[in-house]
Amino acid sequence: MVLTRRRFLASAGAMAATPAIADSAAATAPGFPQGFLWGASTAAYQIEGAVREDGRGPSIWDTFSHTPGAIKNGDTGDVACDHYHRWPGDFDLLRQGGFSAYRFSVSWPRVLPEGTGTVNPKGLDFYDRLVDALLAARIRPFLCLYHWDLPQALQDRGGWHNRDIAAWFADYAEVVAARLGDRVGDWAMLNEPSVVALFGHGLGGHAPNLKGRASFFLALHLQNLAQGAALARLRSAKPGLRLGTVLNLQPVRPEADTPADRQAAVIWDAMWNRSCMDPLLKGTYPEVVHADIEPILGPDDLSTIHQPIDFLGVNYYSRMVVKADAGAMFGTAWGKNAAKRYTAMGWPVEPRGLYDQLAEIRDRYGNIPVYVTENGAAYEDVVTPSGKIYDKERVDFLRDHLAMVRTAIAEGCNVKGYLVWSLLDNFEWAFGYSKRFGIVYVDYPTQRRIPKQSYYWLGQVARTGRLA
Ligand code: IFM
Repeated sequence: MVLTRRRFLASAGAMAATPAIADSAAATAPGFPQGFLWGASTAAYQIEGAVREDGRGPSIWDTFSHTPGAIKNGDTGDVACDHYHRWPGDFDLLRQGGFSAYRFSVSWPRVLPEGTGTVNPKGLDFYDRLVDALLAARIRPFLCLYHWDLPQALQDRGGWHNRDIAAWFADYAEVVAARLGDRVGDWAMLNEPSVVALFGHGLGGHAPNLKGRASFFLALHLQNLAQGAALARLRSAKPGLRLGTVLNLQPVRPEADTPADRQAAVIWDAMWNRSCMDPLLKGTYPEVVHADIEPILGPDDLSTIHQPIDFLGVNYYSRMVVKADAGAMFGTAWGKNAAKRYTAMGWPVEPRGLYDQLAEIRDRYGNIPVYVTENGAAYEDVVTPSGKIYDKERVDFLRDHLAMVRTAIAEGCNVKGYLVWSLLDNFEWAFGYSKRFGIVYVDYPTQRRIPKQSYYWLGQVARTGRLA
C-alpha cells in the first residue's frame, strides 16, 4: 500500500463521539469574544519564491522539489507566489479584508545560508520590512521559526537526525529574535513536527524523503528537543516574548470497536498527537512509544523539552480513523471513514473534530491559550468569465469549523484567535500548485491575485465577530 499524505489524512472520520453537537454549523450561538484575533497563515517556502535571491542558501525543499518525480507536475517553490517581491500588495489584501493577525514563517536558509555561522543581513532585512509593514497596517505578526525549509547545509550534517540541531536551532532563533524581538510579540518554534517526522523521515514523500521507524522517532524527538532548546534560549535572551509552537492535531478513532483497532488508535494517537504534546506540556512521552524513545533519550532531554509556553497553535483539518495492521511499519493502517463531504485533497470535512480537539486541550492540558493557526480547505476553484470565484464549499467549510470554535469558547475553551490556511493559493508541497487552499486565488502565470468569496465572507466575520 502506498501511503501518501493525502491517503493518510483521508482516513479520518467515522464514529462521531457524543451526538450533542452535530458536524455542521450551529448558526444561532453567540458571537466571538471582543479581542478575538482573525487572521491568515502562510509559510516561507510555499509563497516567497526568490530562492536564489539576496544571499538565500538552498533548503531541503529546493533539493527535493528539483528531484525528478518528487512533486506533482514537476513544480518547485522557485517562484511560488513571488511574495518576496509582491508582499506589499498581499498585505493590502490582508488589511482591506479586515484581518488583525498574520502568521508567516522565516526561512532559516535566508537568514543563515549555511544553517549556522554567518548571518545574511539581506535575509533579516526582508523580514524586518515585513514586520514593519504589518505593524503599520495594525496587523499582529505571528512569527514561526520553522515551517519545513531546513537549510540543505544542515541536512548534509544529518539534519533532524543530528542532536546538534538543538543548538543550531536555538542559535538561529536567537539571531532572528535579536533583530525582530522588539516588534514581534508572538513566536512559534515549529510547525507540525509530526508531519515533518512522518512524511519527511518515516514514510517519505516530503523532504528530505527518509524512511523508517527509527528515523521517524529520532526526527520527532530531536524536533521536540530543538523546540525546547529554542524556547529556553528565547525565554532568557528576550524576556517578555510570547512563546509557543504549532502542532497539527487530529483526534484518532479506531475503525472497529475491537481490542486490536482500539490499540491501533492508542498507538497512532500517541505517535501523532501525544508525542508532541506530552513531553512539551507534561514532561513525559506516552507509554506506548517508550520502547522507541528510550534508546535515543538523553539524560536531560525531557527537562529541556518540558518548557512553559504562552500559547499553543493548533492546525486542524480532519479527524483520523485507524485500524490494526501487524505488517505495517507502526502496526497501524488507515481505516475507512464515513464522512459525507470531502475536500479536493480527499480529506473528510469534520468540524466536530475541531471542537473535540479544543475541548481536550482544555480538559487534559491545562486550558492553555490556543490559537487555531491553520484551518482551511482545498477545492477546485473556478474563475468565472467576469473574473469572480464563488467558493461556496470553502465558505461552508469555514463557517462550520468556526461554529465549532465558537461553541468551544462558550464552553470554556481558551481560544484566542483563528488564522485561516491560507491567505494565498500556494505551493502545496508534494502536490505542487495543483491544490488551492487560499482565500485569495493566485493566477500563477501572471501572479494576479483574485480574492475569493471566502475572503470577503471571512473578512466580514472578522469585522463583526459574528458568523454571517
Ligand atoms: O500547506 C500545508 C501547511 O504547510 C501545513 N499544514 C497543512 C497545510 C495543508 O496541507
